[in-house]
Amino acid sequence: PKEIFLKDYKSPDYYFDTVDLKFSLGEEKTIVASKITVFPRVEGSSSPLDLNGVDLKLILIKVNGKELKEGDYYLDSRHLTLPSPPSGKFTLEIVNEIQPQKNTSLEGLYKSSGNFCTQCEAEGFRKITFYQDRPDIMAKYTCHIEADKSLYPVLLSNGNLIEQGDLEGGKHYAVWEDPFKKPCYLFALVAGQLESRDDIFVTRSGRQVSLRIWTLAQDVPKTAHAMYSLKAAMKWDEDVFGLEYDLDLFNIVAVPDFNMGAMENKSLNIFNSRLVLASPETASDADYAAILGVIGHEYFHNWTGNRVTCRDWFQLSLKEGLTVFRDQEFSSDMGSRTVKRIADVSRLRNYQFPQDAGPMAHPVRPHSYIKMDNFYTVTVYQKGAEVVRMYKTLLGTQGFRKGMNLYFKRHDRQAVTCEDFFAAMRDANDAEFANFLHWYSQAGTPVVKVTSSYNANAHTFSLKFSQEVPPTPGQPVKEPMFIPVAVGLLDSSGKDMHLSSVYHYGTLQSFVSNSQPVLSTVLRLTKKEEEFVFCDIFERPIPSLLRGYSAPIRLESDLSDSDLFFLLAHDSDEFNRWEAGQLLARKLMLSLVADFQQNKPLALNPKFVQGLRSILSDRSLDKEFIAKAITLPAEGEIMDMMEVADPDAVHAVRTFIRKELASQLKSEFLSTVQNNRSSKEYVFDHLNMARRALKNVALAYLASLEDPEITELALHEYNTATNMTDQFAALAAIAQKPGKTRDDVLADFCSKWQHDYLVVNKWFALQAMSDIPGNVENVHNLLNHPAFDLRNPNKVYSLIGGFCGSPVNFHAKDGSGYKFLGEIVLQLDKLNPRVASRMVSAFSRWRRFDESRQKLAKAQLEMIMSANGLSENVFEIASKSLA
Ligand code: DPP
Ligand code: ZN
Repeated sequence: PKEIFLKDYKSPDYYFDTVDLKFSLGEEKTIVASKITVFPRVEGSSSPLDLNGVDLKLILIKVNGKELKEGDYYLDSRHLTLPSPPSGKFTLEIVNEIQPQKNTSLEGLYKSSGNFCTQCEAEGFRKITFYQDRPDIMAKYTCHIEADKSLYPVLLSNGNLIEQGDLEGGKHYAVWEDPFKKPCYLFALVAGQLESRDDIFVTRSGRQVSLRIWTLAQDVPKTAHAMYSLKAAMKWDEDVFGLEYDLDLFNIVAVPDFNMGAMENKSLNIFNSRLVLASPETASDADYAAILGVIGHEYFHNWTGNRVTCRDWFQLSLKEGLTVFRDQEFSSDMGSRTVKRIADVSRLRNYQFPQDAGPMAHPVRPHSYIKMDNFYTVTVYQKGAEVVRMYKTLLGTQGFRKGMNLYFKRHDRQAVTCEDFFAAMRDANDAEFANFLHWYSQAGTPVVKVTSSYNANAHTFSLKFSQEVPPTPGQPVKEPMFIPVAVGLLDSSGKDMHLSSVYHYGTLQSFVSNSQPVLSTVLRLTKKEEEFVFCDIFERPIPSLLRGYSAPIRLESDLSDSDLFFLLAHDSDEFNRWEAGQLLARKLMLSLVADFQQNKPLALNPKFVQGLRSILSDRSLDKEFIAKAITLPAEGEIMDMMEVADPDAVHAVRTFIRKELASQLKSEFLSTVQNNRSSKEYVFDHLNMARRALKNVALAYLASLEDPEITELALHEYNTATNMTDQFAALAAIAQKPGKTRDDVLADFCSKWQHDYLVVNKWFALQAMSDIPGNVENVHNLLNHPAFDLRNPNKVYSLIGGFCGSPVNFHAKDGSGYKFLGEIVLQLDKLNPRVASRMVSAFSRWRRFDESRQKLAKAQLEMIMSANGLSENVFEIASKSLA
């Protein structure tokens, strides 16, 4: 396999102007004919034209209407090359054959539930026809589709429908034209038996846009929330960024078999049905929230991704980091900003931090890849979004908006780079961004240490920072980063002090403001070590650091436990109240882990219990915030902080604390459950979701107790639930403990929902993630369950992915979890390399564990590496993990 490097980027020698595609869809074979107008980048040049093509059968090739003979071109398993095309503009016509019905990779053109659909990002278009499959080739497309009318009554592609009609032999056709030029990764085609929910959105300039959400007929009733989400997203992008939709039609199609969450193809988004279909009975609050976020995400790509796209795949974060940031902001505005921030930061810590500290660590803009598919990562997406968020933190809402406006003004309809985005932000604001670009090129989570001191005579308060970016593969030494640290200072009553000025290396920054007092400021760290001194501070403050999590770093401060309890109780920055609780919980868990490893008895600090009790009973707090604040850091997060990760110890400690809290706060938890039961009618709004979230966290705590009364309660909740959120939470609570009740309720749930594959996936995931000892065998058996299918990514992510997320069973000491995954990866790789490589990633942090686990995991990786015909996808992850 060949590694591709950012530094080797070259502009293409040829551009494409127009692309006419014609598809004859069939059961045995599909014929694709393309007619492309080609022109050289440099007039008169005649370098070879190299087209990508994989799994294609070439039938015909013509240049300027003249058929080429063998010898006029070269063909291998990945390329079609014209060694000496005509100089100047010419037309290229190609006819090839494909077999979508056999395509299990779910890239290119394939079938899902009998319907045809496509997935081209990143490099799937080359499985449809021969093409320069790279995002800087932007062309105008028309797409002519022909198919059997009764089997495929609906024919869709990008843009506007300009013609349709019947043909002989029971066939029909449709012609679509997309007026916007686009890279081929945004091409889409759908053909099948689908029904739509239709609606209309009127843009702020008065344009009527038809909205259609397509699904299998029986699922149309479940698209109401998706439609609501789409309209909300369209309105939000107008209000917040002044961005309007640019065509008269917007289609979304839901398909059951899909590698990713969704895809932003121009005006024809294709979605994993998990992220479209919802009803109160079948989808949880988390599903509803995910649908809102992802419908928003894909819609927002219309500007950040489609109108302005990436020059090359190394720039992926240009569109993904920015669009994740936009969907995060959208969801914040539609719900609770603090709660959304907490969820996003938890995700970063639980998934991105481990990646950034492991063998697959890469910068937000990677320097190289073997298979681009492997770089659709939490680093590119979530850390990328944090990088965009930092611009906003530094520039303010208006400054950020100015930067966005300039970005579109300069780059509309272009394929650009991360530097272009940086330059737009900088130039629109005349900003000084120092070494900010390191965020794109240096991997690893920066560690920032801060110590504070108060000088009572001088009335100054000093914060001394030092920063270090850990070494990562290929990057042993790092430069200091530009880190915005938002800070406020609390007085002894817990109120924010008014900040007057801060000294930094001879510069005094004054906050004299004639309007509002300044209660928070953003310090700009740019050096390895530096000091900031606040003036006119008349008592020792408690600093609230990194407010709102203003940079994606690990912050180590000298705050004492009592400082943290104080912040937990008083900080005006709600995110930091939660953070203080988490810091206390992490410290507590790490110290108990040490006790556990030394066979000392475990005991819970009463102050911690008291802290949680007061949060739990604070009626001024948002209920979903309370739910988050009383949730302990995940096991992975604690393992990530240990020298040698010890899944058994971490699990034992977390279980101990949960149980101890449940027993000491039992009456509070019981009344929380009783007081927050759902109303009969399901309402998707923050208030109602918050009630359910809090009630279900309380129920989960209670269910950790061995207590028949609680089992009764959980059964009652299960039987009386009127929505999936409550029903599933009760099921999960009951499923914590092995035994007959668990078995009965799991069986009941399965028989109740066997007709609904999305609900059945939840049932798979719940069992897969279970910490019940020896669960690997159960998961093994579930592979043979009639509802399971290794070819469907959602099922794999639920069952196999769920299992790998269970620290105790995946990392079972006897290696049974590793062995299970090793076998599955090889089976999966034959069907769908992209899904297989996601699964094999679970091995990548094997060096974090003890020697015996290391040996067992390494053996599996070596076994995988020695397999014949391994895909590039799995090869890249497995070989980098072993390196
Ligand atoms: N469809 C994926 C996303 O939107 C890749 N573009 O993130
Ligand atoms: Zn995206």
